[in-house]
Amino acid sequence: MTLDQLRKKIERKDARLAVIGLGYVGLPVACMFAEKGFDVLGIEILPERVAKINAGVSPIEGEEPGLESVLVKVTSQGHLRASSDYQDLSDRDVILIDVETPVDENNIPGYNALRAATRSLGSVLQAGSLVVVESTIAPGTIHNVVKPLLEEGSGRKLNEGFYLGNCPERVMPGKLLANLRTMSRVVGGMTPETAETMVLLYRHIVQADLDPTDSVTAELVKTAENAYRDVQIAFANEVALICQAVGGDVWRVRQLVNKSPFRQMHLPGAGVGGHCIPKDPWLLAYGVQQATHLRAADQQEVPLRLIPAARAVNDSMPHNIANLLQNALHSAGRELAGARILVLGYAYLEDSDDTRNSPSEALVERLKKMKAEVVIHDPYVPEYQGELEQLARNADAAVLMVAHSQYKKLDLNGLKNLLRTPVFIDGRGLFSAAQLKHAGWTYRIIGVSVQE
Ligand code: SAJ
Repeated sequence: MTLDQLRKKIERKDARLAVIGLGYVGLPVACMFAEKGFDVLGIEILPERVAKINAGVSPIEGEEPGLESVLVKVTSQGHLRASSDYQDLSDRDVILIDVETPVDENNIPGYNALRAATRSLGSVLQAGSLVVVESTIAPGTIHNVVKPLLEEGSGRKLNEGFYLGNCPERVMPGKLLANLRTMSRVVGGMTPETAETMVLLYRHIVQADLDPTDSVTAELVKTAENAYRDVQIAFANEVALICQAVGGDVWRVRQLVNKSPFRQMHLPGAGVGGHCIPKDPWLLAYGVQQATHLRAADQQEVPLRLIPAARAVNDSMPHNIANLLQNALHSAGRELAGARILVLGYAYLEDSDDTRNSPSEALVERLKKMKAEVVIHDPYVPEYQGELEQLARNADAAVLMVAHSQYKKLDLNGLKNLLRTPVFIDGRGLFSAAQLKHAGWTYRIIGVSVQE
C-alpha cells in the first residue's frame, strides 16, 4: 500500500489500527480512535489486563473521568478488542507503540519493552503500514533502534515497505482523555509525507495544534520540555537551600522575584517524583551518546552539566528534609534514632494516588537507615489511608511531604497535642512560621531559615 492509499483509508476511517501497550497512555488513545469509529486492536502482554479490557473494565488505577464509559462503549460495539497475540497485528495498517521506556539506576534508557515490541511487530508487519512510536524516547532512538529492528524483522526497507514516525504523548494521570483531546502534539515523521499522513490520523482525536516535524525534533521536544521543568524546579530548590543558610524565606523571595517581568520561579519542595520529570532529562542527555545516526565528523562532545546538576539538586531534597528533621528533633531534645516519625503524604503529587518515584520513598529509606520508626499517612494511597489521629499518637515529629488539599486544613493545635514531641517539618511550604509557632510546634519549613 502506498502512503497515498493509506491516507485515503485514514480519511475514510477504514484504516485498521493497533496500539501496542494498553497502559495509561495506550488505553486512552485506543479508546479515542475506537470511539471515532476506527477498528482498533490493542496488544497487551498481561493476560489479566486483556481480559479486563475486553470485559469493558479499565485496569488503570486512579480516577480517569470518562475512560470507563468510553471503554464499555467501544468494546461492546466491537471497535476495540484486546489480545496478547502479535500475529493479530498482521492485518493492521497503522500501529502505535505505547510501551514503557524507563531509565535504569545508571540513568540509561531501558529499551527492553520497546525492542521486544518492535521486534515482534517487525516479524508480522503488513506491507505499506505505518508505525508510530508514542512512548517518550531519547533523541536518535527512532533512527538507531526502531528503524533497524523493523527493517530486520520485516525484511522491508523504510519508506518502501513501511513508514515510520513518532508522536510523543502529553498525558497526565487524572486527565488522560482530556489531555489527549486538548494538548497540542508534535508529529515526527521519517519523511515529510509520513508526518502529514500522521497529522491526518491524529486530527480525528486531537482538537489542538498538530505540528509536523522530523523524528529527531519530536524526540527532542518531548524530552526537552520535561528537562526544562526539572531545571526550573531545581533552581527553586537551590534558592530554598540558600535561603535556609543565609536567613531568608524562599516563599517570600519567590513571590517578589515573580513580580519581576518574565520570571516564573517554580515551587521549591521536598523533591521531584513521578513518571516523567525524573526520567526525561536523562533520555534527553542520552541522545548525545546515541547520536550514531550522524556522520562521525558531525558528532560532537557535549559536556552535559546543567541537566545532571538539576537532577542532583532535586534528588537531594528528601535528604534536606531529613536534615531539617534531625536538627529540629535535636533542638527538642530528641535524637532521630529511636524516634517515631509520622510522614504525611506518600504520593509523588498533590491530590494524586500515584507513588511512582515518590520523594517520600527516598525520605523513608533514609529515616529507616538512621534507625527511626516511620509511620505513613496518605489520604489517596490505599495502604496508607489509616486514621491520622491514630498514627500521630506518640509520634516525635510530623513531616509534610505532599501538598494534598486535606493537609492544608490540618488542625495544627489538635495534631500537636497528639504527639509526644511537637516537631513539624513542612516540606511544601503549606504553613507559615507564625502559624506553626503560634500552635506551639518546634518547626522547620523548607527554604526558611531557623528563627528560634
Ligand atoms: N514539583 C515541584 N515544584 C514545582 C512543580 C512540581 O517540586 O514547581 C514536583 C511535584 O511535587 C512532583 C514533580 O515535581 O513531585 C512532578 O510534578 P509535575 O507537576 O511536573 O507533574 P507530572 O510529573 O505529572 O508532570 C506532567 C508532565 N506532563 C507530561 O509529561 C505529559 C509535565 O510535562 C507537565 O508540565 C506537568 O505534568 C503539568 O503539571 O502539566
